[in-house]
Amino acid sequence: MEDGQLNFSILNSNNMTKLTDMPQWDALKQHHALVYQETIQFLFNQDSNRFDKFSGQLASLFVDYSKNRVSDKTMELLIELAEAREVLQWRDKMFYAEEINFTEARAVLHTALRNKSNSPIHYHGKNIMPDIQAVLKRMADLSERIRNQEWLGFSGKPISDIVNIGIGGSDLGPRMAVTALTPYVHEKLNFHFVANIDPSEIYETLKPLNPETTLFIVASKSFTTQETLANAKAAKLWLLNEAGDEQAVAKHFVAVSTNAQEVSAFGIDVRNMFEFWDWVGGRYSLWSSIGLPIVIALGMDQFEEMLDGAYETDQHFLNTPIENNLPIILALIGIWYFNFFGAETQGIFPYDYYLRDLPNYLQQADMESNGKRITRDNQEVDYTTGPIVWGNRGVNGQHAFFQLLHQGTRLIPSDFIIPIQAQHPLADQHLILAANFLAQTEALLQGRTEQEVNNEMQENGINQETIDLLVKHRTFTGNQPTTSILIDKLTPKAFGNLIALYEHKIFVQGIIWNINSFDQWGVELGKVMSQKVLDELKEGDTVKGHDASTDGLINAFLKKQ
Ligand code: G6Q
Repeated sequence: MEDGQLNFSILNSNNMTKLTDMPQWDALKQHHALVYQETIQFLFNQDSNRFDKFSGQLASLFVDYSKNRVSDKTMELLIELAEAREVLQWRDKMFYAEEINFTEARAVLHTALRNKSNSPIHYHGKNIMPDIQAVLKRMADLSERIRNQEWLGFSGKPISDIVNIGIGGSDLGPRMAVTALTPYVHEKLNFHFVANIDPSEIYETLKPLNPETTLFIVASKSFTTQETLANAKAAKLWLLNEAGDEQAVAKHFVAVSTNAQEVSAFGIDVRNMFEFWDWVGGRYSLWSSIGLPIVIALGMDQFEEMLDGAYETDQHFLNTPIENNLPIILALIGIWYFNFFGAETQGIFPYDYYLRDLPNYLQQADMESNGKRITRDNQEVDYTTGPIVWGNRGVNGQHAFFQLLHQGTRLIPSDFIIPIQAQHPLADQHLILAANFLAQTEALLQGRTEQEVNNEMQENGINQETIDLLVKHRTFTGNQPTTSILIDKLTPKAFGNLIALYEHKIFVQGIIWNINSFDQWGVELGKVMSQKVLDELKEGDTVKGHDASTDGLINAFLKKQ
């Protein structure tokens, strides 16, 4: 197939029955009608072996999914659905370079970037592994020079600050990884991330920095993204203002892109460009040269560890029978809640300061991948697809929005994530953190009955009138589902295990929903829509022709500009 030509064979090979017409779907619907009132407490009482059965180890991750509203029968029916949707066959299509991103005529090969077996992967008749290795080698060379203080700025001083300019997939991955792996970051280097076009963001980032010792990484797959180019331009002016000589650009700017022509047009020497390829989706690109800030921060050995960790998860996904295959199981449990219980959101609660950017990262990974309504066979879905992903780190959430989890009216399946070994145990603080993690998931499961509250209040000598007034308010239904992920220790390898687990979970859900998880037309729309309005704002004349609200807002803005 030629580059850029749409791959209709993927559409045509997809002779699937509509999801909601499948007998496996119907079986789940009927099962739901029978069991939807069964509580997790009840399920635990029914089966003393439940914890062992519904938990599993994936490299350094221990995943406990027993606190979910699923029984043996539920899992059996969900697995039958996965089999009928050919999840394993689609998994193989992804790993072996079929153009499953058919609306952009692209293969989806982020797994090749961490293919530690180095076995050949052919795409368009070419083994892509040597190219991947070559870019890794160049990244290693650059990072070593910076880390060894051999890469010097225009005035001969070593680099101290690295500013990554990029947005979306060219920002969230490296930002989250460098933050998550802070204890492994080179102690003489500081990392900054600028994404937004909002001028305050680059202004505040650059304010404390010294142009002589700052290196910019302009990260953009397309190298046409308005926000990134505007910020890169501002950064260049800031540098030249001090350096006074265009020659300084080569010492202070490198680019990560698939578009050499635009990189060169911007004024960055293509010898300072780190390539990646259109078969790497933006939100799956932290394993590619988009991970350059991670390599500089951690060194290539640790980055390789991170790739190893992702590879371990890939191997688990490829080789583990479906009933023990954790990304598939987690995906199916999500389907059960979103499509049968009508849950709308997925909570992500890392009990780890370093993982504080994980909810944001997974929000993009999931919502941009599975926020789709047209199936691979061009039909509008009649079921819900990707959930709203949200979250914050524990225990902060406990003192804020957890109230709604405990006593609100919504069903919110949540992932709780914690490293067992702390980076800095600091007296018993890590144990207090862990105790909160464990107690919260227990409380969300068990709740507290009216009887328990009543007895406790009586024991505390509270009079019955007050008890009667308060008892309902102090009762918790429990039965709120959680999945717990214990990480041995948040090392680069464990981090790789974790992120790849979520990537594959998202993939499996996309396959079941029969959507293309790898395009993002909604994001593309945003990129073009703003241009017309920008022209109008620049012209400054009263506008007409949008909807009345947009006209009104533009005119109000112009009046006070
Ligand atoms: C990711 C999306 C999107 C993209 C940004 C930046 O999957 O496609 O978030 O990464 O819009 O695009 P560029 O890297 O092309 O600047």
